Amino acid sequence: MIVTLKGDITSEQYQSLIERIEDKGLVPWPDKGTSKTVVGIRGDTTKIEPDYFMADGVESVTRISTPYKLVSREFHPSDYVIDVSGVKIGNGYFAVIAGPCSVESEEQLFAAAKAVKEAGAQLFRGGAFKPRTSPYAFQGLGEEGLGLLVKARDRFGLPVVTEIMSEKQIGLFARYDIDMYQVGARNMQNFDLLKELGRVGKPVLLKRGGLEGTIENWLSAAEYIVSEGNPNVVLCERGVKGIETKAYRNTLDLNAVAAVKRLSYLPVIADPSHGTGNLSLIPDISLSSIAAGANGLLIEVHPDRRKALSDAHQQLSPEEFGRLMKEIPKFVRLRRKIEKLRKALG
Ligand SMILES: [Mn+2]
Repeated sequence: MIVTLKGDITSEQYQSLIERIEDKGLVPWPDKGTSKTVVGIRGDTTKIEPDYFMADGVESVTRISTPYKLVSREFHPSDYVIDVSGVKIGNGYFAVIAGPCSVESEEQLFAAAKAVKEAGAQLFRGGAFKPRTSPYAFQGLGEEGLGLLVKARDRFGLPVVTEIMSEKQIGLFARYDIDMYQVGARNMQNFDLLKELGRVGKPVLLKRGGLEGTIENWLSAAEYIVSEGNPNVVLCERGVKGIETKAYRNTLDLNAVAAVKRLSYLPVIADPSHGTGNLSLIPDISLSSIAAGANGLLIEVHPDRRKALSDAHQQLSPEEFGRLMKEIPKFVRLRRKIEKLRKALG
């Protein structure tokens, strides 16, 4: 439920509204990011009539129809900007997260960081903990990998993004001051992890689940984080299982990129590396994602993919990545035209 306040609400009227909300065992959720000041109500409001909260100083009370509330555009109409250690994403700010699939060695990681920095990426990624289908596949360097990421950050100045697999790792991630915590597709509905990340407050990159990732489930996963008090969520479309099995591994769902932007104010980025699983499609799908409204891209880059310990078939070389990066500004400008057209269509 959302309570929209009148511009001239007095502090006594405001206080009395907050008390009415709390008396029902609900949590008031003020949002001052819009021109009209609104107060969201967190908790189960299904048995309460909106009129209950009508009072002096209140303009209207509306029920949000979707199962996710605090991440919906109904609650906050304008786009959010998420700040990752000084790098902005969303509402006109475009950011590229690039780096190898896995942290393999200092030599490999530094070569990748140098290359993506020189090409103009804003954030550096690399997996230290790897969720692999087979227990015999490379599981990542673990804590040693986090240490190497931090060394690369200190050397090249790019904030780091890496995957967290369990709430038990939060203390470890905090010790290394990881800038952005990635929740992988397999963990999109790991509710204990999502809730804990909501209490931590660090920016979260929330990937869409491959099988359970309906738009509603994805935004509900974001709601778990935001409703615990962490508004810093960036959504990441990383491909879903389609009917194709040979030409590409996953289907990057451009509809989803466009659709979540209608339904939520959270930034959304696209991951064409995992979203296609096919190196040759990455330029096409990267630039199409920008046209569809993505606020950023996640692209895997490896200094020598023949030696990669995971996802060898989908990581760009530094040279290929550099060429792709040069094309991005044109597509960001193209997107502004598309945005105008979209708004004209209503
Ligand atoms: Mn990968």
